Amino acid sequence: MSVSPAATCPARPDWTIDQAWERYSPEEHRVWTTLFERQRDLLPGRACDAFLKGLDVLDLHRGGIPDFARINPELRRLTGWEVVAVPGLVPDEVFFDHLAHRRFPAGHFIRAADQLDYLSEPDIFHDVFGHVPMLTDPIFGDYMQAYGEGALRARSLNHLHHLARLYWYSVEFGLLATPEGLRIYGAGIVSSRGETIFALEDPAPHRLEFDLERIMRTPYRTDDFQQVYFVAPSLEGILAETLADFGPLYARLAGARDIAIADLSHGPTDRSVAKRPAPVAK
Ligand code: HBI
Ligand code: FE
Repeated sequence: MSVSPAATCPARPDWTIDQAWERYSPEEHRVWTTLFERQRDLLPGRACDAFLKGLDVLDLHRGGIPDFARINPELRRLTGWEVVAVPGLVPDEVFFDHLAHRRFPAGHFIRAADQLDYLSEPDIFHDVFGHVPMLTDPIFGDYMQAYGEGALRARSLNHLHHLARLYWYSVEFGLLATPEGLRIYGAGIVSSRGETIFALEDPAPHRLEFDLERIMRTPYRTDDFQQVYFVAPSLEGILAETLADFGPLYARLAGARDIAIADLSHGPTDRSVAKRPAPVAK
């Protein structure tokens, strides 16, 4: 997904801006707290342990919209990551360079109180509540940096759209297989009340085993709940896949056509995971 950057020419070449936390209004803090409390009550038994632990250790509930100056020291101590403020979507190469240097670019604005469930582009709740807790996990922190480095290489090899699909089906909408059942690690799901329930419990979407080539051949939609989720065996598993040499994979992809979401009868790669996951522990 190459995105049209939200802002015009930024103050800095890396598109970062000052968060100016003191300038958020009480109304904006209230929107954060409302969204936070909805998800906090919903996610135990649905989000993976790494996410719930990160949410707890960063204490993202205290004081409304998190002040990056408050959460970054703990985040750096845990995994060397930090959150930087940006105006909104930034150009691919800027985004990937930040990830490659363990900086997560978070949109500065927050959605309006009358648009809690509608999001046209990632806001600070999607970015900080959705993405940042997972960055406290050493394995996932390594994965995100490896992804950034790989995406910078992919750009020069003209494989960026394949890497964008990997990001989409893991970092944004990934599910994890655990002994207790399916759990969420994707930011796009964990920051959405509706999709948190849909992704785990609705019989409609397909849930396929994590398969790098299959993911890179599967387009995605940005305007509705996903119709296919990929289920990783573990965070270590997706890190190992990303550290492998993508050369042979790119060679296979060169002649391969996309696999439309509706076309899920695609032979051996269609290794579906349990159609209906184990009931979520209450
Ligand atoms: N910029 N701020 C921001 N946040 C993103 O998630 C983002 C981006 N620019 C590019 C981008 N994502 C995509 O290219 C990736 O999802 C692959
Ligand atoms: Fe995101």
